[in-house]
Amino acid sequence: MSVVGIDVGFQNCYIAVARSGGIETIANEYSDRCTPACISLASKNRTIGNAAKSQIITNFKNTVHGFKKFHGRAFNDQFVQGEKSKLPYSLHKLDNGSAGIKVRYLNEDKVFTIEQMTAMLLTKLKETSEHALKKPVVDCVISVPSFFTDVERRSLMDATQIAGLNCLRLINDTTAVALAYGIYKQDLPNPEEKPRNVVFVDIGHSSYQVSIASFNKGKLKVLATAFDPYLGGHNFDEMLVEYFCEDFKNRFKLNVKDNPRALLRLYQECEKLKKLMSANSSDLPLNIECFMNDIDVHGKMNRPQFEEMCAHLLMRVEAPLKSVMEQSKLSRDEIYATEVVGGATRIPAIKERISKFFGKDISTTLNADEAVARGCALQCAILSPAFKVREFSITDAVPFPITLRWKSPTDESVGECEVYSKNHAAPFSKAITFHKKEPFDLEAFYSSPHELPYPDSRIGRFTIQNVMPQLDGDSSKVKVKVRVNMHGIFSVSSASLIEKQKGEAEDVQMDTEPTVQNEGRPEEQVGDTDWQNDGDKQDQGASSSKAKSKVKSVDLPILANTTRQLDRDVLNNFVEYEKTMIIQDKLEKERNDAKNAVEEYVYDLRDKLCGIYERYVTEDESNRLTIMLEDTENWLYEEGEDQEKEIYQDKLSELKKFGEPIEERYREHEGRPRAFDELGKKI
Ligand code: ATP
Ligand code: K
Ligand code: MG
Repeated sequence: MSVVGIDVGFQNCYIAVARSGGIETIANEYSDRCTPACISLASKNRTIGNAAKSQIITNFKNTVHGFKKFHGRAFNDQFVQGEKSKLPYSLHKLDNGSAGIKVRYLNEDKVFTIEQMTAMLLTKLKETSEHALKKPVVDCVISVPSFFTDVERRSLMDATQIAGLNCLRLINDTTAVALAYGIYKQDLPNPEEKPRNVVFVDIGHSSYQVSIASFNKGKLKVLATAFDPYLGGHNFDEMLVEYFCEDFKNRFKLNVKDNPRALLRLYQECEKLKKLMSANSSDLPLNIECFMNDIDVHGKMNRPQFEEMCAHLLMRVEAPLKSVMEQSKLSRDEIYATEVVGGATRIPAIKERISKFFGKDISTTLNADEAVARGCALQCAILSPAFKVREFSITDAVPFPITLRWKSPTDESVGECEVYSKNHAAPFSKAITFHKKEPFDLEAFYSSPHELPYPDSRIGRFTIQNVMPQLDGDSSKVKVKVRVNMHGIFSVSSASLIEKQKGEAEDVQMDTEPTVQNEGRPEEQVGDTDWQNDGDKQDQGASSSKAKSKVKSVDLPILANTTRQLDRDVLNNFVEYEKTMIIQDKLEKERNDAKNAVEEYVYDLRDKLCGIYERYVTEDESNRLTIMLEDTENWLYEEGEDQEKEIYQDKLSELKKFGEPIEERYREHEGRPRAFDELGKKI
């Protein structure tokens, strides 16, 4: 079993793994611990990560980035429509109404779903971890923004499945950070003592998340979360881009926005400038050569000017902080520390706002880029039976209240009940008892749509089937279990009909209100951690009448119809297609490697012919071979430019037929004195 944690960022992805030495973040083939969330599609293959990022400008229509927020979104979604015009690649409406991405791939127009795009990214991250761990990786824990709703979470889960990963838990970004903070702390208060309250802030490229967690020895509990899903480093880049577009229009008469390549370049340069401004408050230059129409452009900016320009963005830093404090009902002096992570928290003005709000310095003891991934790997280690890790219990919080509404198809009775209040502990199961004579529907939805950063408050409809009246015509007792699972996803997990046994003296309840009973932590946890429900006092519903007599319970089938759920057959096709693409990439890589091998051999042999091999070839031989090498080189640039792998392999063997005898002669000669030396030593 692998222990891998993956932070899938809007811009940057990080991987942490457990090895014998503990948890460590790992680097990709570019020795980079950050893998850009970027995929480039081409006529023969896909490139993912760093190599794709370098094609953002050259292959802009087919280089896809910034798509994380499209998970679970309809094409007609306002957010999608708003972003659409700003993207260098095209979005496309899929048959099921979802937003897909249209690209040229293998010389064909192709539309990929967002799940498929994220799966591609995950494939890359999976390969990177397999390379580091030197074994197959399947099990992992992946981070998700705490404000992601069910639809978005399920979409991300589908992506993990397409990539062949088994995601043990989708963990909220800030919860992962809290775990990375708490698990190694030796000085946490004892269980009976007052907990230590810590605020966690994560501002990335696309969004801003805050949580407050309380810590005692061996456990953490998320008290509250808040967010601005649309505030991140990207907004600051945008302000700079707007400024320079205007500036270049005035000074150089350039319409940058009409030129996607130039605009993308400007974004890259502005991001660099933004980062430089975090360390310098003086004037900084922005120079781009051959920017547009062969014109070199230059401009300048300084931190005070930048901050003024971004004042409206900086104003938005306070609201989520205020919100978590209000929700938790803690006073500022009950906050032990404010830990910040995420790239955008390096902006000095953002840091200032946060510390000003709390009236004390913020703490940056965690690695701003890697804390999320480390937390994910720690959670994976806790869940892995094969890995010994300090016991640590995590209680997360439900970000949006969830209500269940029920109705019968025939009678008009309708009712509803908020099953999960805001900040209710999660994961968490509940049992609800109904008295019904026929199948009925349960509709789950988020009860406060105004605070939902997603346009659809429906979670799904769950039909409890095969419900029948008792033999005597009375309503049957139906026990339904609902839960918010490890991934923060709501479901109706089981339903059973409790049959009255003969002679049982139970109150006959006719059309009474359903009763909700807390069940606590779902049983799905693995590992040896303490997952007991530590009491959810404020939310004890009336408990159902406990039947002392023998009862027979019959499981009832549930028909689940969740919002925007990808069809399972379609998902299976995606799984297969991803595998095909992986093979295609591998074949293309082998073909390229074979080509490169020919090229390398040509250069190497040519060098050696006038170098170390010179004494071992006749002039005639050397001339013949030199011509042959030159022919091969020309061939590589012409008809040999794009050939099958086998052709390159044949070419290489042909060359080696001439090259190897020379090499052998050289080796033999060079090896002789050394062999004598070796012999001498032995004697
Ligand atoms: P998200 O969490 O929104 O999904 P992400 O995890 O990919 O996004 P991070 O890697 O945390 O985002 O942060 C990236 C952002 O941080 C970018 O906007 C980047 O420009 C910004 N950033 C990184 N370093 C600095 C710096 N020194 N000064 C200012 N901004 C910075
Ligand atoms: K990240
Ligand atoms: Mg992030």
